[in-house]
Amino acid sequence: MSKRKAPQESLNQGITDFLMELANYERNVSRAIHKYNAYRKAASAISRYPSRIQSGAEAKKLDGVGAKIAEKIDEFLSTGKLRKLEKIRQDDTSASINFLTRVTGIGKNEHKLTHHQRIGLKYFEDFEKRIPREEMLQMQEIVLKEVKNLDPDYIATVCGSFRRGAESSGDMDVLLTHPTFTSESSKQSKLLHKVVEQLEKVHFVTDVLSKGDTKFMGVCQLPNKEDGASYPHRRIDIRLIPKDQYYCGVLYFTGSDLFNKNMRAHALEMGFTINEYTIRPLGVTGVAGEPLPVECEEDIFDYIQWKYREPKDRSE
Ligand code: DCT
Ligand code: MG
Repeated sequence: MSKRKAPQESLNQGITDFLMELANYERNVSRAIHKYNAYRKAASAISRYPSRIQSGAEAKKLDGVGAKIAEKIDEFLSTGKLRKLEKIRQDDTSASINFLTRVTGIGKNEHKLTHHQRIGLKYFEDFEKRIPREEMLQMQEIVLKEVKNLDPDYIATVCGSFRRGAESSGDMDVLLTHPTFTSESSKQSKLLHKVVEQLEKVHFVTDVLSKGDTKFMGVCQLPNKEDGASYPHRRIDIRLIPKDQYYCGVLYFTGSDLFNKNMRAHALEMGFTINEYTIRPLGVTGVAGEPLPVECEEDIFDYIQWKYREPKDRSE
């Protein structure tokens, strides 16, 4: 019987432990399954080795231990730790994923997180924080400046709670249009991509959650403060809207959601239907007609005979 003795098993425990930690990092965080297997194989060979390993060169004779792992063993034997691991342990993403792996049910599938979920994890704490208006103003300045530099004909509006004058916002909602892009014209996919590329180029946009021809969802960050401290990462959405639908979009994305509900209810009473794209008259049978022309937000209020309300007065 090959009964293994307990003391022998822990002879090289320090080495096998750090190899397994590296293995799990490669699987869970980098999703590099080959590296994961390589570290595991080395750890397994070393755990079966019957004496205390004195050097990387000694370990390298074992099947599955290559030059790079031998180097790490040397570093570990001489310093008692591994710089690569120290760094990994400090990294927010791996810390969050390691935390989640401790939660039953998530752990087994953590490597199956979508890209969107991984970014959500990476910036979990930042995204919980609200954005002070002062920072929203700086963010707005960057976005509008870069957009206008690309092409002065662009029109961009920061909507959401910021436009309503809120002292803090949960995210940044940007609407974008261009006179050459209407619901009649052919698709102008480049218009949004050009803006996103520029914002990435100046390092304002730091991550992409999803990027379509008309809707970008991502992450942005203000440049560091003068004392070198960094700002939190923030959620930013940018939507490209045909010019003829722009002001219905601005109205909708300015909100609040409660105000939108009330305005739509009033519109229905007056025989109109409003959504984020258009305002249309309702026929006697209740069927919506063709979209009405809209050149500004006031036009929409006029159609339904509602007194215009400034964004700051649209909380409900
Ligand atoms: N909206 C809506 N109905 C919803 C959700 C959103 O009409 N169910 C509109 C109104 C607000 C706008 O979209 C942007 O949405 P949020 O960013 O969620 O709201 P906000 O008012 O900007 O609040 P926050 O400061 O939390 O971002
Ligand atoms: Mg918002």
